[in-house]
Amino acid sequence: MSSMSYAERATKTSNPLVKKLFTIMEEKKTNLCASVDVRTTKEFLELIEKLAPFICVVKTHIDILDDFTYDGTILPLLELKKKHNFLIFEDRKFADIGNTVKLQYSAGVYKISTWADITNAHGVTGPGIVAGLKAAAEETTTEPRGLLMLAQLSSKGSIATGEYTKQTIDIARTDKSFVVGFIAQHKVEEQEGEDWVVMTPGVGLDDKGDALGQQYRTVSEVVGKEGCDIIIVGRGLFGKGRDPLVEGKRYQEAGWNSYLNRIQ
Ligand code: S5P
Repeated sequence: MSSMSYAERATKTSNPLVKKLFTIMEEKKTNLCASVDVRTTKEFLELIEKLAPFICVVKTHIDILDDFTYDGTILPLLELKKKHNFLIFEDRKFADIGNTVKLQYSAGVYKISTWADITNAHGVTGPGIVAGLKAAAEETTTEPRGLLMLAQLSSKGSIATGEYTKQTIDIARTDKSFVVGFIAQHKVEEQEGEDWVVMTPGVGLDDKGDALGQQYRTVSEVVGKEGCDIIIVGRGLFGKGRDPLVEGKRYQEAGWNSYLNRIQ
């Protein structure tokens, strides 16, 4: 589906969450997901407010915040979502048996299933992880929820390759209504009737990587050459004294232009 427009894919999908996502992307002309890995709620909300016009998705690591409270962090986040029209993706990377992830997703202090439209999981424990997360979503909310399976990783030496990637894709196929796509480094080969959303981290226009194994590729490589749908950018937007207003616009334009070139 990588040559089809987001608008066309929005009309074709029967999944309400995917429809919402592609519609936002088309309306705001963006395939940029901002990864806001900061440590205080103040920084978190201010950064999201600045980046909001340029993005379709905010990706959180909610457990990084030193001062998390549901009322102080999540309620204002949901206000920003309403005001600026984006989806929320909690990058929780679940990796346990079904019964445990069911609790981790819905309970504890974070209650992720009540506020995050999208979350993600590793395939390492098998298809029970999908069933457990889906059960939690069904029991805690009437809003559409979607799961991305981690098929590949951006970091140096990752062992999520080859047969592991293949088997993770097979796990996704066990529930095509709840699993909406993948975290991957390139477009996933699709079977008849499938249209997976591929979200891709490890994107940077100025750096090649960091000191801890992260590896960056350019926007045109990821969206144009590899056919990915959404670029996930973190420090490229706000790290090292960067101005999120400048970088947000820059990555939005780069992502959108690469997409337009791809679908021509
Ligand atoms: O393979 C991956 C998968 C993910 S979700 N590589 C990643 O870097 N991520 C996440 O994307 C990572 O946890 C971080 O939140 C973000 C990349 O941040 P950046 O600052 O390197 O752009």
